[in-house]
Amino acid sequence: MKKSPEHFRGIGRIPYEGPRSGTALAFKHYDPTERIDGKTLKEHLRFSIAYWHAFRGTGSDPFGPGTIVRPWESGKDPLSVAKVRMDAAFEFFTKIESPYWCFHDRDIAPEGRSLAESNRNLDKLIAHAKQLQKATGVKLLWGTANLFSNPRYMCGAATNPDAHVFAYAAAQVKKALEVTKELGGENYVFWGGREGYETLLNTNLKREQDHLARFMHMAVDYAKAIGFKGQFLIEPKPKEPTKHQYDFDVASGIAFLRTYGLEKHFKFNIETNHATLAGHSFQHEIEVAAAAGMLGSIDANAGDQLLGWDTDQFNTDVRELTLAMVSILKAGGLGTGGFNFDAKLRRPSIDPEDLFLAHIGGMDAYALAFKLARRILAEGKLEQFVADRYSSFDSDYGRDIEKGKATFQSLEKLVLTKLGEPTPRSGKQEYLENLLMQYLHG
Ligand code: XUL
Ligand code: CO
Repeated sequence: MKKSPEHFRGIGRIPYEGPRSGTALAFKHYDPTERIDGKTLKEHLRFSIAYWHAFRGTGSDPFGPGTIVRPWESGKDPLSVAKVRMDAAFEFFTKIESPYWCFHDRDIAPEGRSLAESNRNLDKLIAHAKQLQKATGVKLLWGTANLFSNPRYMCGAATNPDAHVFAYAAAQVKKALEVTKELGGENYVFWGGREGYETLLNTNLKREQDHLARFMHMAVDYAKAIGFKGQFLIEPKPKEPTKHQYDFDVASGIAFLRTYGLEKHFKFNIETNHATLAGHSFQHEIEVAAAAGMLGSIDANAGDQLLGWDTDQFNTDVRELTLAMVSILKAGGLGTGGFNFDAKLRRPSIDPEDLFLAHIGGMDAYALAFKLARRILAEGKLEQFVADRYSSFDSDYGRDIEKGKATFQSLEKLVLTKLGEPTPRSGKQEYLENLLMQYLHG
């Protein structure tokens, strides 16, 4: 393969310099080679770069066009530009020490005038990606299809009232599954951005949900048919762009999957900012998924508590991430999932260097959170507190309740004859918050 010119000139592979480093373009906490329990930090954290933000994001917003200009975007032929852009992307993945990347079909190859032409375009870029993956060792965390940008999907894809649109979306996902398999993708994500409704005046909610489930079953069947072994993931989000999205949060996602007999085939890709929009904490969504054995992967970003939309910022809130990490580690980790930076630069952050700085901050924050969470779990004080709080269910009538051996009658008898009034115990929230602060800043 011909060596492509360097695109991020003047920026080399980002070194690890440790917490006291004064170098902006250096990791302070993420040492990719650091070995912990027989695995490197790079292998533990499984970071991934989101192609759509890092290489298709321009800084545009509803009030104005893009501000971020990259030199490789200047060519006339969209396919050639797409290839050079991909070269730049893999240079970035390598320099930032990310083992994975993620994409939507339409991020990497231009949409054609027909589905056949779009597929041909995609094939060319998949062949290119395959070479780049081989040359760099960077792997595909997950693939997905963009079923929300093209006007044909304005009223949804799998939940569109028009069967023609459903068919088109099915054909698009069929191809996306094939190319994800071709690149060795370890997961496949469904984010249902327009799978919802604007008004019930024109919507048959039950029929739309039935159709969405049919679509998922077809995906499961087709994955089986082609031997795609990757994990299917649903990425919940309550709203935006649709006013009401069916995969509102993890809990409604679980209900949907169980209602339609899909629960064995799916896990969840939890995005921090989507949790915020649903009125939940990031950790809450992780715990709900973990409780159902359905924690799959993370879209790592942050929202803004003061704004009601998806700001997709890089997350440097170590407290939030440490709590999330505690829940992830307690659940046994992410398996085939990883931490995908579904995050974008702010509109005025126009320098190529800013792309590096943003990811350095995100990676450092997660690496630090990972280490802090491991310490918290190793010392076990928080876990022990929680275990003690529920210890009355470990023996005697408490255990009978858990084992299904107690009844209303047996418990009534117990209270009347033996137990009497319960003694209240403090929840000790302030003590626990102080303890957490000691771990974070001690
Ligand atoms: C949108 C979002 C998507 C999904 C992939 O809010 O998070 O980028 O991650 O379709
Ligand atoms: Co996302």
